[in-house]
Amino acid sequence: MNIKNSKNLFSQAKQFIPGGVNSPVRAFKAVGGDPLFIKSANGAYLYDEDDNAYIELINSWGPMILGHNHPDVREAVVKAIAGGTSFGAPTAREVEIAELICSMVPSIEKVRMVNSGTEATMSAIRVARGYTGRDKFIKFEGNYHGHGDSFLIAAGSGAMTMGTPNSPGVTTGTAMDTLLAPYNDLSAVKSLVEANKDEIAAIILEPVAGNMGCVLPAPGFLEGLRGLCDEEGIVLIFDEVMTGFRLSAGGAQELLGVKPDMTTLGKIIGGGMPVGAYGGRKEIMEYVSPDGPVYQAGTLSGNPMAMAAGFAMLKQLSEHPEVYSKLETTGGKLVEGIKDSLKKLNLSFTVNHLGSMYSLFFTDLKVKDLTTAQSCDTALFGKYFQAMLHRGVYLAPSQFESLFLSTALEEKEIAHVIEANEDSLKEILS
Ligand code: KE4
Repeated sequence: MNIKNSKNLFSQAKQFIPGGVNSPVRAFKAVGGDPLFIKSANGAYLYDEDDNAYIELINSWGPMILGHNHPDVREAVVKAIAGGTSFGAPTAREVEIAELICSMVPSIEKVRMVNSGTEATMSAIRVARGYTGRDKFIKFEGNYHGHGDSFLIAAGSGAMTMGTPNSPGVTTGTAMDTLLAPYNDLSAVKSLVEANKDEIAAIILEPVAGNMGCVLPAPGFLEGLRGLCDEEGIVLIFDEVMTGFRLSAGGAQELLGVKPDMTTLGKIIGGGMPVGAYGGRKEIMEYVSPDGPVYQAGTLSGNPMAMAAGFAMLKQLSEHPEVYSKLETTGGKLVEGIKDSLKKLNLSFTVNHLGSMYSLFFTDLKVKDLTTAQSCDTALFGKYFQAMLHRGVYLAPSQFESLFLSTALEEKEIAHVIEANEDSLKEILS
């Protein structure tokens, strides 16, 4: 496969950008080889600078649920730009998208727009601390909530892949207020709550995890956290930056029937533009400046172009519930095909799957938390990643990332991925 232009661009990029990329996981460090530089994308396909085409199973890490370059989103942005790119003043678009989000996400009565998932989670924790007057919060090993200092403590996603679970630069003072529990371990959470009585402001988690690969909540886990937070006056925060608008129009909380006090959002909400948001119960959100004392701000928050893209995306999703049944069918067919190949090749690798999220783990353990996820043979995954890339399938360049499907995948693409998967497994295990 000719990737000459990508290679040249990468060596040029490394002169001016740390690691040659603007986000670490893109550097392919966990899978070897140089990253591809993408020139364009359309529907289910990415095209690199050497005009190689790839079927997309990461979709910009989630946002492209309707496939790349969706006409409604594109036209909305083009129209918005004609009126100017940023005003730093309130606009009608912000009202319409806020109203739509409040109508779609069960737990959100008021919502504040920001510019990334990281900003959303950092702000949500600050608001929960302001609302409760408490300092500590609980997060789960293997969950990733962006690169805010207080989250980079045994983080998942890029931080874990980079092998630096505790990032330098995070102070011990900050780390002290972050308590850690294994994902799906309710008794560990109960012990932390007992040991830090009345000191815990929030519990934050990915209701369906994607940042250690796709890991589902055990039966009763989310319900148990809900009950514990009710008893202890702790703010339950669902970080739905990945799962929001993906697992259903109302996210994981609607699909799984557990309502948090606050929700953080990103990715799909911006239709590919830089947008994040946090929201929740009115009585909590009224602590946010300028209504309340908890300060949070942003020059480009609610940017008119980004709001236009996000509104067009969310409108599509709220008005076309058939999107989710198509994703359900696509995910089911793809995962079935992968499992059939594992059986045929007598391989006991684990596949975790829910709707349009799935991961093939190179371990025979049931993957239910960070420890079991880390039992994977990451070197073998790296070979698998490269074998799939050479067969025109673009996966997340890390074992510890969920894959995300789009409605642009049709029978042809599903069949191609299933065949590429079987041939790749044969190749790397021969
Ligand atoms: P951003 O700041 O990257 O927009 O969002 C941070 C974030 C927060 N919460 C969850 C559950 C997330 O998955 C993320 C970001 N996800 C990663 C992919 N695992 C972004 C990819 C990257 O870091 O380049």
